[in-house]
Amino acid sequence: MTDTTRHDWTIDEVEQLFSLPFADLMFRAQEVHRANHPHNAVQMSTLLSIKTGACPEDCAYCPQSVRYDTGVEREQLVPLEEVRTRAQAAKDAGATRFCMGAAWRSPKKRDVAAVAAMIREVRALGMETCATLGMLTPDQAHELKDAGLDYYNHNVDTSPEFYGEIITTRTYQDRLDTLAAVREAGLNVCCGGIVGMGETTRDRASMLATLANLPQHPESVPINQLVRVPGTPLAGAAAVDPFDFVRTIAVARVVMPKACVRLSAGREAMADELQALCFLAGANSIFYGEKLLTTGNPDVTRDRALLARLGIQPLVPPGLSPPQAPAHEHEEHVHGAHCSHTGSHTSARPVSSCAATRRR
Ligand code: SAM
Ligand code: DTB
Ligand code: SF4
Repeated sequence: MTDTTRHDWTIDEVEQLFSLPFADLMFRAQEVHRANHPHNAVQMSTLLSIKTGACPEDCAYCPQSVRYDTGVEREQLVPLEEVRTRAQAAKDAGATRFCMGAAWRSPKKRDVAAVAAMIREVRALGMETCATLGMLTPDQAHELKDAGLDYYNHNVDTSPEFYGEIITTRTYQDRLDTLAAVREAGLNVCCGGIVGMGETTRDRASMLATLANLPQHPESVPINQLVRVPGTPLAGAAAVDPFDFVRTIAVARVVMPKACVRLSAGREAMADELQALCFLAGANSIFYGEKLLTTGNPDVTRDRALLARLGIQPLVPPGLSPPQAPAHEHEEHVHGAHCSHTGSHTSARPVSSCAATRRR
């Protein structure tokens, strides 16, 4: 049963997974994880905000909405040369994917052309590319694919039932339409959501059922813990029980066996032990580098030390050369992880994974 990919999950069934005793759910998640992924490897993506702030949307969690006073300054599109420099630095630090995010409701024609140039630049460095630019039309998705984009990130964020409490300026169906356009263009889909916005366990189950019941599972599923940014409507949201966050990762792993599940925003506030539980629950991807889009992320030194302490290796996607590890106190361990590039699922050697990933 561990490698069966289903698209007919009921919310009740997914909620029952959340209700399992913690150890039983973790055991199930581990079974699924080990049947489908190299189990001591984590994929690393670095984010860059290519267009920051002044977004017209009203997403209640977001520091970049023009409607909230969060201190995030509006910035112009980042120049191409800076994108190249930042991507090279991310690669040198050990990231294999570079994700470019823009605070847009949807990109304009000239925006897509500018991002296409960025994608070409990053790809020329030998990195995977990801973009998150808001809603896309089918033509825009094709244009980005033609530029060499590997992944498009567009989250459902929460359950269809709770969604209206969080965003009013676009509908859940708008999001599903963009996801369909992205899929149809042949891009890998990166789609997940946020935990900690006041949603119930049933909402979390409903969000994961929505993702698992898409015609094709996303290749990448970011699970974000809300970063409570002062000035946003959700600044005072109650903290999530850490075990409930781990449960969300574990259930995502069980219902989407082949997806890369990303332990996304919120890591800076997490203890190493909690992150370790998330990896045990089946998370096999992280954002790497000291900044997300506008908020902080653990610095590279802390992350490299944590992965080394846990015996976790960087995961090198198919078709990419292992990145160069920089001089570092843990160089030996992490560098060792780059020494081979195989498809083994049984050892801690660096491997290709997220089996569904497609390269051009
Ligand atoms: N503007 C585009 C859009 O919304 O599709 C792309 C960028 S947007 C910042 C990407 C995702 O970041 C959101 O869908 C949300 O899941 C996540 N995000 C934004 N602010 C967050 C926060 N404070 N805590 C956790 N996740 C957040
Ligand atoms: C995703 O699911 N999380 C990332 C990425 N996709 C673009 C963004 C997290 C943003 C956290 C708040 C900030 O840094 O502005
Ligand atoms: Fe704008 Fe994206 Fe933030 Fe929503 S999540 S306010 S669309 S940048």
